[in-house]
Amino acid sequence: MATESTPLPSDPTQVPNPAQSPVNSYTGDNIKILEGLEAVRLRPAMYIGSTGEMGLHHLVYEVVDNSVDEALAGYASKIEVTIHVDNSITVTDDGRGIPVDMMPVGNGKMMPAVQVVLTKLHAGGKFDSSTYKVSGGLHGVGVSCVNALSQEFNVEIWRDGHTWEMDFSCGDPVSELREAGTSKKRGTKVHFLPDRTIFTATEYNYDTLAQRLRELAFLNKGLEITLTDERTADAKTGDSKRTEFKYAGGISEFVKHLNRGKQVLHDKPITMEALRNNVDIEIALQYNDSYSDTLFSFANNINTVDGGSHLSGFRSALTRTINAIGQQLGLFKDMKESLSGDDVREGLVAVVSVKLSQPQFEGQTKGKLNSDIAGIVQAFVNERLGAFLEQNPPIAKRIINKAIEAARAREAARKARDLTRRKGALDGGGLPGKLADCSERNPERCELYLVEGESAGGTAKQGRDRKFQAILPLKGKILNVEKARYDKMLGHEEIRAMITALGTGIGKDDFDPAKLRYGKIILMTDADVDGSHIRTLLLTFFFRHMTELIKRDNVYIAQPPLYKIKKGRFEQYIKDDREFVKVMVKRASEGTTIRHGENAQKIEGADRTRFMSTLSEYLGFVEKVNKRIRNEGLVELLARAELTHRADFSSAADEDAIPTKIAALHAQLEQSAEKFQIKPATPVRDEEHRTWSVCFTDSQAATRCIDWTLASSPEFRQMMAKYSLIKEYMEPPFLIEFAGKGGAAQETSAEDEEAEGEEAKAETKAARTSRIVRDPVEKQTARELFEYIVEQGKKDYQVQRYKGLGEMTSTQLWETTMDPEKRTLLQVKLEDIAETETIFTTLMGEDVEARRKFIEDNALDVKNLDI
Ligand code: 0RA
Repeated sequence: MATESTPLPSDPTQVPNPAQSPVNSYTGDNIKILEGLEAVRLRPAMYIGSTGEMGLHHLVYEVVDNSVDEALAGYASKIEVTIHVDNSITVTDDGRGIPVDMMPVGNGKMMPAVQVVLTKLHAGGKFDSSTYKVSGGLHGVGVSCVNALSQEFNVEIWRDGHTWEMDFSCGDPVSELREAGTSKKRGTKVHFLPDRTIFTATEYNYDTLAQRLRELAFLNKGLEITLTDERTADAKTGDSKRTEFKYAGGISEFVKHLNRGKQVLHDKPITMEALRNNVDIEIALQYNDSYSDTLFSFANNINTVDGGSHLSGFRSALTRTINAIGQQLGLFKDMKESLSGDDVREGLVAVVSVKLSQPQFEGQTKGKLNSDIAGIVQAFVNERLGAFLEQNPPIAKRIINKAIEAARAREAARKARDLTRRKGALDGGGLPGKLADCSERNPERCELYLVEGESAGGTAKQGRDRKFQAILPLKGKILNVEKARYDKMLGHEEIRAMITALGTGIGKDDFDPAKLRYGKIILMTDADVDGSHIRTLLLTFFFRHMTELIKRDNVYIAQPPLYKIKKGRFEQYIKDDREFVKVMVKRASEGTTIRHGENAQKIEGADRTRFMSTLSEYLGFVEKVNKRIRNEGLVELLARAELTHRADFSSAADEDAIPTKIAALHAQLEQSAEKFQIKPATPVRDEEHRTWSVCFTDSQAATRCIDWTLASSPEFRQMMAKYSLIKEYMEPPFLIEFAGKGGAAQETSAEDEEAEGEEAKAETKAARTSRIVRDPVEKQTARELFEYIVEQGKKDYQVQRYKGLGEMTSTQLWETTMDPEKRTLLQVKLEDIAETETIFTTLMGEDVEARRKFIEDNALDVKNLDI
């Protein structure tokens, strides 16, 4: 899901091509520079596909692929991926560790191997070509590209009893390779922060990463991959969100996963695996009772979205084998024709994974396998699937009977469609009566709003810009296409109206995305359970029958505001919880004066606004740091101790002496031991990094440590950065004074004054008086100050959690949700068809129990289900 403002990709054609430069500047030096990482920074999109969301995530895959290579070669069994609060990433594996020994790099020069691996394009391959290199796949650029595109890149290597460290920035070394300590571990840790000047997207999406990592775990059975998100904490435990992926059953479990919540025709997936002609083939398949098919194919762990020879080999073998076995079993007695590919694939879920050396890919996204292995896969599947079905006649019969049924239904659907087509019901001839069309004729500029309910539809019709916005109100719940076959779907009025309005037609032979009458199709439903159900029904329809429109970025979700706040006649719409807190803080602090410290220093005007918003951010990071410390007062004390540099944790001159700041911190902990209910221990030295740390046991008898790992963590650094901005205001106690009306007015903005005028009239005299005489309130910590102020804000304003579109006037609907200048649209993307599949089948399929569980597990998300 992305916002509407699609970033402009950096245009590689803008960069001068050295090959076309005047001959005299075409020197060896030029070529050399362009072979290095500079080329990657000049044309990032060429190496990682894009500098938007996709490219950003690609950086992670690129590093992980290297770790997976270690696993494929038999050296690594565990990979840990962490998203930090600043959206930097750490990938740790227990492989051999990138080599650190010196190696020649030409001109008689020597360089540590790790530097070669991280600063030379494609250097990895030179070391080791015996295994399949997944990193030689999609873009095949290697970890050096990640380095080139990161403003910070740190590598830590454990190898032969030592810990090694080296730092880079934008691909250039900013330190020597240093031996940082001793360690018994083995492996590599890579930490990187994507270069903000290159990437237009900055935030990692947990689910996007989770899906790819899950996929990798399925494809490499036994490999353990964990994903941790330090940006969010569990509401109950305060722990980071974390998922572990490990599947002993490999792609067989993948197929089961895809079939979650579906009625299957046979209990266990049918699996086949072998090495044939140097191609490692793994296939798993299982039928369910639905009407759609789900086929995934991979070559060297890369999802070949456009299929290729491995998939076509599998498909032809499937059709051939099922027809042959059906004949053998005498199941085709009253059949005119043999079963088609579509027939035998109805209800099929299959994963085809091949691994081969030097795979050939084609297509713009390299999503298609070109290596000539169709024959190998086909022969293999004929043999194994044939044998399986022969040995398991009951399963064979169930599968084949389903395909026969599919063939009959297809015939019936063809008749139904011919009938509707003859009636002219589905082509653009007569547009549906309910549609309020727009006047613009260029489809690219047109928008179609699919609106829940006749009444909201009416509001939208009034509020829209009729030049380019069309409205189609939808009555009640539309048909669940997940549970209906084609002919039934075409009989449903709302769906027919939608197809007609869209103009594309429908079905394998008739659907033509080029005929789409609107560039944007915008689903606009209420922010309640019914609304999200209707949205899911609509998405199911697009997903199953007009996937191409989603792929072409035509489908969007409107975002009506979530809150309305009100004071007197003043009203404001607020889009989400984050903005809600922001507005509350701003509003509430406006009527107050804050004083702090022994001298009761005033914080006023713009300073106060800045202080409050930075404080809000600071407290957010305090919470994150506190996940490791579990005592907010202590974290506050840590912030004040200002332990920010590695040098604070180590004594340069004498490694065995306790560093000054560490000693001071230890003394402070001793002093506040009672207050915080902790027992500090004497500082100790960490051999792995040659730094010192202070540990303590808390009231829960847990041991926690303040060390360089903590201080160098992104959340700690972010916290310190915010702290330094508000340091001068942080001396307790805090006094909150409530200004009288006159006092407050001179500080409020013009926009507020207008509202205040109205609201002053509404307010009773008594209320105003009571306000003026309110006593100042004293708070001892910044947290208490902050929370008090937010509470005050909520008290002064009427807060309404906003539900239905119908609660808005047409003007409000236009201003908040439909005006292209102000609205935010979510774009519907097929980030991962596998996960989308599961969500749709779980929500829309037959299995009530699975659906109940899904909704329970995702209770918090269901109100705003992002798919
Ligand atoms: C080059 C050569 C070898 C391993 C690696 C690179 C390597 C790279 C990465 C990136 C992340 N984790 C990694 N683990 C290993 C071969 C090492 C040898 O021969 O000892």
